[in-house]
Amino acid sequence: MVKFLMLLGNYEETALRSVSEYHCDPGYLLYGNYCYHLESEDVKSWQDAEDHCSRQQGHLASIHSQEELSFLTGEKRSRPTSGRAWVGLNDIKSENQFVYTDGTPADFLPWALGQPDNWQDNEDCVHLRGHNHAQPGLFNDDFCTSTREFICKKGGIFSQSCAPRWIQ
Ligand SMILES: [Ca+2]
Ligand SMILES: [Ca+2]
Repeated sequence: MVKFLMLLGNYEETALRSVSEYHCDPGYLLYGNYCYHLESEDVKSWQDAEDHCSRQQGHLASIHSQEELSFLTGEKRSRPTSGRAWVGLNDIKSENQFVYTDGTPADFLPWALGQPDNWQDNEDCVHLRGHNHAQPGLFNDDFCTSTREFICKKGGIFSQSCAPRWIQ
C-alpha cells in the first residue's frame, strides 16, 4: 500500500511538472492534433491549392469523421464568404478510385445526393459544398481547374513546457 502511494505520488509529480499541448502556426486552427487553414479570400485551382498547402508543410484537408466535418463546416459558416472549398480527395489517377493527397485512407465519404457524377467525364477533384447550398458541407466532385476556396491541414506542433513554478 505504501509502495502504491509512492508510485501514485511520483506519477502526479510528473504530471504536474510538465504541460504538453499541440498548437498551430498563425492562420491555422487547432482541432484534435491537427491544424487547419480555411482559405476564403484567395481562390485557386485544385492543384494550385494543393501546392499552396504543401509549401506550408501540409496538404489539402483529409476528413475522416462527422465530427471533423462538423468542425470545418461550423468554422466556414462563421465566415463572411460561403464558397465551396477544395479538400484533398481526388480520382485523377484512376476514375472513381478516390484518394487523399496526404496519403490517409478515404474512409469517410459524405457525398451529396447524386455525387460523384464525374460530370462531362471530367470531374476528378472534390470540394465541400458552401453553406448557401441546399446540401452544405457535403462532397461534390468538380472540375479540377475551377478556382475555389480551399482548406489546408497539417499536424499540430507538439510542445512540452514546464508547469508554473517548475524549471525544465
Ligand atoms: Ca472523376
Ligand atoms: Ca459532381
